Amino acid sequence: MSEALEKIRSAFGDEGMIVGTRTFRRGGVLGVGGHEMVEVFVTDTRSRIENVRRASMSRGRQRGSESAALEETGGSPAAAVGYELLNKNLSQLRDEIHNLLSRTPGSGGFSHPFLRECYELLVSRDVEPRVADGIVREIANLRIPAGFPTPSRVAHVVRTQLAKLFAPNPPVDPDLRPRIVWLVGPTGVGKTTTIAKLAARAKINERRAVGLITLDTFRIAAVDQLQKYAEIIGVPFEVVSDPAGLQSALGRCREQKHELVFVDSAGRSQRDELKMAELDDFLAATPQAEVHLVLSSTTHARTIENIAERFSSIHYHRIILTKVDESVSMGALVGSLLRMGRPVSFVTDGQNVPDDIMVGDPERLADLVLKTKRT
Ligand SMILES: Nc1nc2c(ncn2[C@@H]2O[C@H](COP(=O)(O)OP(=O)(O)O)[C@@H](O)[C@H]2O)c(=O)[nH]1
Ligand SMILES: [Mg+2]
Repeated sequence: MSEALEKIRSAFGDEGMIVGTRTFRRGGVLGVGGHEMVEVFVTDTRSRIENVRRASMSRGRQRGSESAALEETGGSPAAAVGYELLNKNLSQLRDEIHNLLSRTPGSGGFSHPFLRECYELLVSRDVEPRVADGIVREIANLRIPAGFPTPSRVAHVVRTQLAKLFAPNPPVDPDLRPRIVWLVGPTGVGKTTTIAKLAARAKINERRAVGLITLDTFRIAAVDQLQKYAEIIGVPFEVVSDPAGLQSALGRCREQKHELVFVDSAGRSQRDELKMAELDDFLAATPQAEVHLVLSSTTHARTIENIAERFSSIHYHRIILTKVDESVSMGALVGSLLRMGRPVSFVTDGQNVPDDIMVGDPERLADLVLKTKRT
């Protein structure tokens, strides 16, 4: 045996990998006499890695290249043992890389081609590297998809995972009469326009009794826009200037059996903006209301988080994302949305009332994130 090992070392150097040995007698009669034979099965690492690579590339060709490799290395069943061993080593290596990655989040560099493609797709859509890393790690934990990472397979897997991460919209309590829907958020993001879209759809498509209320704490003509929409849509409209006024306006909505009341928290310019404490006072008058924080998807992710932080004191329940038609990439907002952890109730994609609005379900959000950038 030691003689055989010496021969192997001189023939293959460090690349020789022993995958099996066996001893037997040759010659002689009835097990008497003859020679003790030693057979050692050797393979060289380089061709085996090549073999594994080829096998993973094509399931169909796998068998062919495997047997070719067997011939090259002169192996037999022992070669299969080595093959398993190598696979095991590779998966250990993969685990190690994963561990390494967990210590340096955001570095990308997934070893598996499929995972690498998933990561690159997310990053190409401006998803923060750290967030992309987490999403891809989830994909790896569940099951690395088999097969070649074609763009459509990769997109499908990433889309499914993204959709799982976005919070779904909870069902609306059908017994709430009226259902009070607040839209709050910075000036200019599209609150009034979005209310007009929602009110028109509820009134015209769903034939619901709808009321509109707007806050006007500055007694300026900030109400014009919504008033015009109210006239066009054909729904009653009220302006209130303090919480007591809001209470009595809501009382009238109840008398008139309104099913749905939208409240617009006006403020015509940055300067006019309602103070958070004032807004809080108004909201206290409607404890059962749904509060939707309206954010423009054209806003920088960092600014979005500042705004969300500023509005966190008023306990908004959902997010409305506006102007996705103007946004270069929604991917940059994925991290912010996940950190905010609220469902996206609606997404708006244009100035047209009432057309440019859609429900913000998780699959749609995933599609918006992955859609190709406009140029
Ligand atoms: N491109 C685009 N513009 C929008 C969208 N929603 C609103 N806008 C425009 O944004 C501007 C401000 O909207 P407005 O409703 O007055 O914002 P508010 O100050 O939050 O009430 C208006 O010119 C709207 O037409 C949208 O989804 N896409
Ligand atoms: Mg407005």
